[in-house]
Amino acid sequence: MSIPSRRELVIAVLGGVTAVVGSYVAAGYTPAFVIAPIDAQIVAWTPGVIVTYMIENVGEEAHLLHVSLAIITAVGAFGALSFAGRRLGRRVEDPFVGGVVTGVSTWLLATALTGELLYALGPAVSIMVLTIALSLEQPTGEYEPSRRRTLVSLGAVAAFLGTGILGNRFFRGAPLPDAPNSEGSAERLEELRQQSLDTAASDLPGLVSSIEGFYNVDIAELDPELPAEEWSLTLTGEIESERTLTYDELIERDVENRAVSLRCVGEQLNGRKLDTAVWTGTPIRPLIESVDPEGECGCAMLRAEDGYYVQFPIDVLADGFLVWGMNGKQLPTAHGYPVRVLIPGHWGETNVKWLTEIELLEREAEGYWEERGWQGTGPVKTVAKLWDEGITELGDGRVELTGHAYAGTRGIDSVEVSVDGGETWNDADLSESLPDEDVWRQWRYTFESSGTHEAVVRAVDGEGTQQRRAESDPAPTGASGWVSKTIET
Ligand SMILES: Nc1nc2c(c(=O)[nH]1)N[C@H]1C(S)=C(S)[C@@H](COP(=O)(O)O)O[C@H]1N2
Ligand SMILES: [Mo]
Repeated sequence: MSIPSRRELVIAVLGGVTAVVGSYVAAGYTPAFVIAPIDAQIVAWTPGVIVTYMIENVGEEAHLLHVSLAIITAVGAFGALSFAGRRLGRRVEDPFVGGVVTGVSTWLLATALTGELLYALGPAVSIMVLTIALSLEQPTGEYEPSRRRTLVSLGAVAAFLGTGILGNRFFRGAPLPDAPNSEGSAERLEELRQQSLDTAASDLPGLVSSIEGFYNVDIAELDPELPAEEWSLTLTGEIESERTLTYDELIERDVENRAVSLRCVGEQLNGRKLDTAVWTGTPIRPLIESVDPEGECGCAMLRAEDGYYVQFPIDVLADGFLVWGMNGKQLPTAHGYPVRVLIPGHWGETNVKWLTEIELLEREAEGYWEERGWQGTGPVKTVAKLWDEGITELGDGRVELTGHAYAGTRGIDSVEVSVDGGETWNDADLSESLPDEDVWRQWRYTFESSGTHEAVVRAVDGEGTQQRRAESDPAPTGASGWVSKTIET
């Protein structure tokens, strides 16, 4: 085999790009997109320390890095198929044979990756057309580089990409339907909006976060697609006999609309991975009791469609809530559609999205994050936040500070604010204490400002324990310390 020419390499890359774009056009940003399985593999292979470092320091952009690697890998693989196809076409002196071989091998590879025969036609057909088009000019092996043909092909690729993105926008822009059996959630939402503190900060959530503004933490770049009709939850392991529940059976159970806050153990002390919504769901206790768990450890492993798993005590799980609605809407894909679990007062990682299986265990085992060094299945730490949007000059020499405080099921008793670096402390105003067992409170404090102030905030939980002062990083048990901000007026 002769060494590939530069032109051959360029065309191979073009073929690879076309296949990826073709897959995107056909499947959109879903698990049928060839990038999805490659990306999942890259994530799985990334060592725990790196994943942890990324979560703490890079945040959501870490996803971009993984996706880029996955795209480069896919372009390389499909490009190689296109290259081999064109070489073959040249040897047999029939560009159509080369194109068809490229198309079929691409179809096989895409199907092997995604398991989606039909969607795999997207990359296959587009790479086939491109390979044939770029081979036609050289029927004899001699070729004249045709700038025009290359430009036309590039234009076609760009058009593909454009159509795909527009199509996806259109598709994704569809409004969420109301959650089934969620009567009462609208009133509850309205009530919480009324009870939210009156503050000057317009960019902060009140007692309830919006669906769009709600934070997001996922192990995979692409959310699983699992229609409610195809969803079921199976209870397995150390029980008398397995039990399976369908979506229709689930939503017919006792319904409650609860305000619940979620906080990620991986967030920085004053980070933004803390939010609250009104969730529609059903208590999980009766389900657990109905299967009579008999395992030695009294613990369960929860598993999800995206390959996520987490383990914690059955007692804790029994207090949980199986959820299919968020702020009155059908649970959004990003937050676990069709069904997730909410565990009162425990770190975000226990709130498994796209939940498919509860395995009652005989012996303890580690969950996804615990295998990577975190200890994030227990109760949350107490925190009072002061985000930048919560600092407002009122224009009359006063400054308003406002934010949220959260201590899981312990609740918040008070929030204290110092504007002299911790010398003197004052009680902040608080939003009403809600009946919901696992929800944050809002706080507000206004002071006469002159020059530079060092503002420090700390909360006292419902058991009378003050927020821990000693500072620690998020890993492995969650950040601690008091949030402070320098305010210049
Ligand atoms: N299946 C699944 N569930 C999951 C996760 C995940 O990656 N996959 N992330 C967990 C983590 S670490 C957090 S903090 C919360 C975040 O929930 P949210 O994305 O709805 O805010 O979901 C938890 N549940
Ligand atoms: Mo998390």
